[in-house]
Amino acid sequence: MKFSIVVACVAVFGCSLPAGAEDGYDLWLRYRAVEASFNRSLELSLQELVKSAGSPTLDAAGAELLRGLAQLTGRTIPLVGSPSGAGAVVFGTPASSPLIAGLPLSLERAGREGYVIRSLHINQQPAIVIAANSDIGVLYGSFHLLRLIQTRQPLIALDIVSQPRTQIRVLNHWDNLDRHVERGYAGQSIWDWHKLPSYLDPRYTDYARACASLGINGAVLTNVNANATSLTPAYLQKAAALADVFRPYGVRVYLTARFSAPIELGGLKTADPLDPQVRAWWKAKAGEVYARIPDFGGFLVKANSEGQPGPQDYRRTHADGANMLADAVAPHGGVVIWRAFVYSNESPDDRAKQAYNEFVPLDGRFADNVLVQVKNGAIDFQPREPFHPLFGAMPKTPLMMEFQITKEYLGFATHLAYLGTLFEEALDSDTMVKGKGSTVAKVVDGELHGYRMTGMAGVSNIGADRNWTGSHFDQANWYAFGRLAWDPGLSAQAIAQEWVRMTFSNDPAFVEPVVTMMMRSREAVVDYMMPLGLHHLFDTGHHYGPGPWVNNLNRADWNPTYYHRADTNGLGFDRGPGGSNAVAQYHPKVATQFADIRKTPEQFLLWFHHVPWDHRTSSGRILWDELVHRYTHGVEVVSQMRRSWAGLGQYVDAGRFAQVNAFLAIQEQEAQWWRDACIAYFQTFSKRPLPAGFAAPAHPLEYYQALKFPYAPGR
Ligand code: BDP
Repeated sequence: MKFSIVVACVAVFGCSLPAGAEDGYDLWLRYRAVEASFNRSLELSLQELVKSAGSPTLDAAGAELLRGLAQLTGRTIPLVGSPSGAGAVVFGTPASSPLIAGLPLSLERAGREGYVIRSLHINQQPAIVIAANSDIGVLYGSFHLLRLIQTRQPLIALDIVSQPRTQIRVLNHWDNLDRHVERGYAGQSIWDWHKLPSYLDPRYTDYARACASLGINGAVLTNVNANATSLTPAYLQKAAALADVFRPYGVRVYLTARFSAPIELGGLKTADPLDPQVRAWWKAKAGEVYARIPDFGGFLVKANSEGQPGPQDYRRTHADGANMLADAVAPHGGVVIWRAFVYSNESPDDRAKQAYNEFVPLDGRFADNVLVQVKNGAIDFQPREPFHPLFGAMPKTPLMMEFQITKEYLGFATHLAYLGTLFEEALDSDTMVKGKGSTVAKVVDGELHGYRMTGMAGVSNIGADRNWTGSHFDQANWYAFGRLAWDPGLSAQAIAQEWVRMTFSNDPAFVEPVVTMMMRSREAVVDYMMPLGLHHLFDTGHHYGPGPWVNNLNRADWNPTYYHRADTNGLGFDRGPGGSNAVAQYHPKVATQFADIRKTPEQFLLWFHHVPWDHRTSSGRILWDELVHRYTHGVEVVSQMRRSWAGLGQYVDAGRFAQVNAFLAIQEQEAQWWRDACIAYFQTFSKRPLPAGFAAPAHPLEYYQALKFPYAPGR
């Protein structure tokens, strides 16, 4: 028995694992056999698969359906040319299938990339149709049908219409050409540049499948801190090989453009965006890229930020730089995604204000094929930040959302932190710019300002680790990003439910406690790292562990002391009118709320105010006691998560169960470390005792200050 299962596994999945052993490679595309009773309910609906005229994308849809349905039901579902009776699953477009062209599907509802899934009758026989206006829509719909089965939803009376609310749904890989991943915690880069283009790792196809299953339609292959070598002919050939693999799955390749490339590669004396030779160089380069990759997405650019070259080196603006590149790719249909993550060494102004100050005056001055990509908050992917004031402030410039999926500031791969809640919180934030309900989601999806293009980017957490993301639970963050890029209105909870069911088990006794863990997890990280609006307390460079005491870095705004401003009076950054007045960058309705210590949501208290240690918080406790309480609570939640997981072994394969167990133990220890180090440090300012019943830090402050991590990953 065991032998035959192994054989089937090899034959169907191309894998060589013993049955039952799992390593997370399958992600949420884990098509394990459904329970017998549910399987019986599927039988009449899934008798045969009716194919359309082929295209690589429709073939991919067919292959996924064949593979998925066979594994889920344990039956081989034949692929046929036309329905022969009840239970046909028909997939295709009106162009690829006359059968679909003749059905009343109202496909205009599906738009360019969306799909319709319907139960209906063909020749008086019940059937299911997955139809779209484009081949890629059919692939997306196929994944949706499989998801219904994976999450045990009955296939009756289906009437599903879905289309993406943003156009560019892209992963940003911060991957270097030497395979080091900046802020990557899942091993080396999956792009094996040295072996490309000759060797195409099967992983590239599985990557594209996983992206397509969520509707992700772009991948920026290279780091924002770009190396111009990626634009040389040899590397373009490698990128083209990846583009060929991704194409059937609708994933377009993008590259980062190092602004000084005309000097480094072209031998020019300048990279001035208004210089005719520079402009000609980029035009020629774009032509060369498109000759190899006809559907190349475009360039992502980090310029004049953290030491990167850019147009300001030549006294030109960000718009001058972006428009020059936009001009080069426009004839080929490409876009330029220009990042708003800028802050200047020279500027004495609050770092949180700088992107707004630089970009708002440029609103309306970007070319039609430029998008500006804005991080969710104004500092840098902290465990919690208020929404970036740029959202809502640039009505004439398409703003893309940039989320960080990799957990640079949320405990790397070992801490369980489900980011669906972070993404949701940012998207649901109300900018108020067009009255109540002017959410960041409506800015990003174009509804508020009628943007000509829309998009969402996620800084990838993917690496060469067998489980892709360095930990099993971090897969959920890739998943949540993709689902929210498709539909920013989805709830983090519903996404977590789906993911748990597809990735682990549908047993309610498992799903319920695990979703609860996930939903509490990010808040726990906020509490044990930097509660109440504290931010950037990380130790230097690696961002692993606490360093609130660090104050010796060259740039003031790289020091944690710059952000928390602890003194004997209190704690926090005054961003109100008496301080940096960053609040004034928000709509007046939001600004008055954030400027008033009594109206500021407590989760942002120390972000916007320097608060006396004896200030009464909403719990009735004074600030110092509340701080200790929150730090301690964060650790307690991790302990609860750990206990909760420990009781779920019967529902999970041994390998994944053990790894999660071990990681939760690490997280518990490190949460305690964060709490103790921060309390020990802040106590030197508050000069108050810990509230009764709260344990003192395990070590003196000097112990925490002496800890060093020279080889922490991801730097
Ligand atoms: C910061 C990272 C740094 C990135 C930078 C960016 O620490 O590695 O290069 O963001 O977004 O969070 O450009």
